[in-house]
Amino acid sequence: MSTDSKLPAVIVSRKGGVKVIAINNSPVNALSQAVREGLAEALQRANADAEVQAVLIVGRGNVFIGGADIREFGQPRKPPLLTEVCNLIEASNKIVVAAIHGAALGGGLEVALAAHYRLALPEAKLGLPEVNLGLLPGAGGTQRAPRLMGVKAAAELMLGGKHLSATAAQAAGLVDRLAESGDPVSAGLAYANELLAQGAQPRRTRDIAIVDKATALAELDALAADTAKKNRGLFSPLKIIECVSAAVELPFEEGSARERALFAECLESAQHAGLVHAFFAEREVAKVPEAKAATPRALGRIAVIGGGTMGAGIAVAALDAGLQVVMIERDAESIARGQANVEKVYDGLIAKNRMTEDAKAAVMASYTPSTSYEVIKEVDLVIEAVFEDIEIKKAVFRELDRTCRPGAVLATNTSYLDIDAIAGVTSRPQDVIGLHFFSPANIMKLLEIVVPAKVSADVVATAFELAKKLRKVPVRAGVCDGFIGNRILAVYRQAADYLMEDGASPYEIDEAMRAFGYPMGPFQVTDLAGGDIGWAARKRRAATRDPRVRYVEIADRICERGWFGQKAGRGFYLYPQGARVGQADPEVLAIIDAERARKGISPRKFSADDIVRRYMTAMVNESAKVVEEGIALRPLDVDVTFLSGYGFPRFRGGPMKWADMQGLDKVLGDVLEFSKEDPLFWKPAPLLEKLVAEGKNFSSLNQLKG
Ligand code: T1G
Repeated sequence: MSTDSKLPAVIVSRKGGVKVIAINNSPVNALSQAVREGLAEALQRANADAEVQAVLIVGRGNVFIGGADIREFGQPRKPPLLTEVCNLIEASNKIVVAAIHGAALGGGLEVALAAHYRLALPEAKLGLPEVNLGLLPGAGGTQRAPRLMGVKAAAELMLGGKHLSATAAQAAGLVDRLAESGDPVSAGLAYANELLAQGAQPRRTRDIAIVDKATALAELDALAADTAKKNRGLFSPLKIIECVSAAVELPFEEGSARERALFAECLESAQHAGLVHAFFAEREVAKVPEAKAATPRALGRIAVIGGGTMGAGIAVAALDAGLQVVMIERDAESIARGQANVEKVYDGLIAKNRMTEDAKAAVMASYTPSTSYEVIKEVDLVIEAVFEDIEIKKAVFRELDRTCRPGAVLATNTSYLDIDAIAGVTSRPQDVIGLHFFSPANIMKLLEIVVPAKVSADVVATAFELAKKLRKVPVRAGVCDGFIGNRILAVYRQAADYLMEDGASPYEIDEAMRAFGYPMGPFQVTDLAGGDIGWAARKRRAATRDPRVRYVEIADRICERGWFGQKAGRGFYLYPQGARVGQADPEVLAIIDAERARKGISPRKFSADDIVRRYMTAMVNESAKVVEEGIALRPLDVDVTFLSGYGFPRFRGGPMKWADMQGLDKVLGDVLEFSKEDPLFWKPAPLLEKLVAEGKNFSSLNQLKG
């Protein structure tokens, strides 16, 4: 039964003695004001109707209820509040059954917990993921879930923000009956009538007593300590624990009042604003002009050219998405290595008991290794992932042009080479596109879809369709050195190098950026990835580097010693006995001092705030240039790039959202202040100046024209 926007948000019908309340709010039956009002009204009528013996709540369309309507956040809350609706459901003098299919998440699950009995269909997913939005379950979830599933399990469910399967939800005590199959209405009616036949009465969750309070509170204390350590600055998790503690210590009404107060605090937080922005931005990025205008081409069989780290990662991502994959390498030894790289991923999962040998065999049945291009004549899409050398890539694309069927999409995974030049060696530039995966390609969510000048719209649409199949987060990027992410990375890494040469140690810079919310600082990332990679890029660019631009040689001095980072046992940090966590290295500090002396720089102190301001201002200023040049369609595309591919702290929403929350006038002020030291590096982006002059922010540019 699909949703129908021409019908009311809540549709009421009667089947015998059961009143069926069906929520009808596409696309996820979010609990908008109209839905809440319709629910409350239907319940009040049911309670007043002597012929009604039971109420059944279902969702039309694909889900039960996807949660509160996130689009209403930030607006004045309109009655009835969801808490009131849930209390109305629970207070009903007729038994209320919730029949869950698809998803019951957040407020959706809270509605179900307020019902007296819960049924779930096999594929249903249930959860209280409000923590992912910087919130907590604010409609009774923190009070009812512990009463049904136990205090510790309920707290862990809310802190993790994960979804439970129907089976797991039943085992946890959230679901009373698993339906074999069918639709929520028929399964729900059968269950409601069975309950009526048994003389079942309203069973109110609030009446369940929480026993063994001392143990429960001790468990919550342990969770609080663990949460404080893990959440790097997020505070809604600790509020969740406070709410659950209130459920243990206070009567239901008082516990609910506590929940409402703490929910309001979370709703006002900058973290919530950042996380909601991230939620919607990750969905907006797929809405690009080409995807609206064109139909994607077929995507059944794909080929990957190259079996190295990237090629194997891409092949695994495609295999995991259920696609047929042919991998091509130049000779028997290389293709054997390529296959081994693919199998290594699955063998790793088997070693962790996250995959069985049979499951691996089933996946590998879709994998075909070969050294002959002849076998890829009929594939739908090819992803080239060979060595980052333009001549080698051009040779591959000439071969693909000669071999592949007309209409096959020819993609390159290059991370910085000129895709227009690669397309130019083929007779079909309209079929050539960039698919920039991030290593490890089977894990990292970001996929930059790089759009060359002559590519056709349906090839771009096909790339976005592939991203959806691979469960990647796609961002449309224009052609420039580094596309969106790496181009901006180069600039803020330069700012970090300037900070280091001017007086901050790499350890202070890393610490400041970890405190900002990054899992690792920039120098830790360099040591993890391998300093030799950046060194090779710097040497490649040396001949064309602008001599007027300040160049810091500290990293070169470190690489000249072979200190390439973790893999070499030392880089910016020391890694004794292969330790994963590095230690400060006095010899690195001595190298930095020597470089400062060589350049006549007197080191100065930088506070953590100074470090964050320079690092972030450089990132935002270059991001503004990337948006202005059309390399990124919108500021939100830059946000999603950094959230999905560069470890940017999610609760800050991305660099552009962060800048909006700082105030663009402040960011521009910092650029102008820093430009007094180095006018070339700190050249204000015209777009930043324009927005400040107009009193606008980056978010004002997030709606696509047309
Ligand atoms: N409110 C408003 N819009 C929503 C929405 C929501 N809760 N969930 C999804 N959408 C939009 C989404 O932006 C997209 O819009 C479309 O629906 C399809 O989404 C009081 C306060 C339900 C599993 O966190 O996890 O309840 O791009 O692409 O892959 O305690 O959406 O089409 O214009 O994700 O099929 C808690 C969030 C809210 C669940 C479906 N609930 N949603 O996945 O579709 S806070 C959540 C999801 C809360 C209470 C608190 C998923 C889904 P557009 P989609 P999908």
